[in-house]
Amino acid sequence: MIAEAIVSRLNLDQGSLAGGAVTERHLADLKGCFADERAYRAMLARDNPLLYRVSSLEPAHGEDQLHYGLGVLMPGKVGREYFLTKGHLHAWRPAAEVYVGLRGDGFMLLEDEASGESRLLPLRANTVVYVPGHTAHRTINTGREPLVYLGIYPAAAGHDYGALATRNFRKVLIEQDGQPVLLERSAVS
Ligand code: PAN
Ligand code: ZN
Repeated sequence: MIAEAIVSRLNLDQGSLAGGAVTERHLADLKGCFADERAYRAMLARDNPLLYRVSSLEPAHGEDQLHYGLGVLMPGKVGREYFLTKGHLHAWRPAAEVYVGLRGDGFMLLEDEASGESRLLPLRANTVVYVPGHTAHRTINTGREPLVYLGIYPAAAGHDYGALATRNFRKVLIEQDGQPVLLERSAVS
C-alpha cells in the first residue's frame, strides 16, 4: 500500500510544509536553554515571542520508515546568545538524521553523548548536515532572516529532551564583535 501523504509542498517564503502537524516554541518554552538567565528573564518579562515552528510529516510508522520536519527558527538573541532550538537526543539513540539547509544562515551544534565532544557545523541553503546517532543536536540562527531547514529521521527515532534539560549543551554560541563565537558554557554563565 502506498502511504497517502507521499508528496508534500514546501513553501520557503511562508516556511510551511503542506499537511504537516505544527509545533510552536515560544521564549517561555525554552526555560533553562540560554546561558544568560538574567537576560532571559528580562526579555520574557517584556514579551514571549515565537522562537521557532516545526511542521512534521509522519507518512508511515514502523522502524523502517522515515519522518521529516520543516523547521523555521527566527533571528534574534537572548543577551549575546543567538536564538536556538531546545535540542535533543533521539530516544532511540542510534537514530541518525539528515538536515538540509534551505534558507537563512546558521549553525548546528552537535554534542556526542558519550565523550561530550562538540562540533559546530554551518546550516544554510545548499548545505547538508549529517547528524550521527548518539549525538545531541541543536539549531542556531546567526543570521537576520528566519533559518529554514528540513530534518529527516527514522520514524522510530523519538525525541528525548530530558537528558539535556538538566545538563544542557556544553558549548554556547554568542555574538562577539559582530561574529558568532563558540565558548564553554562555564565561561559565560
Ligand atoms: C528536528 C527538530 C527541530 C526542533 O526536526 O525537532 O529542529 O528542535 P527541537 O526538537 O530540539 O525543539 C529534529 O531534529 N528532529 O529529530
Ligand atoms: Zn533530531
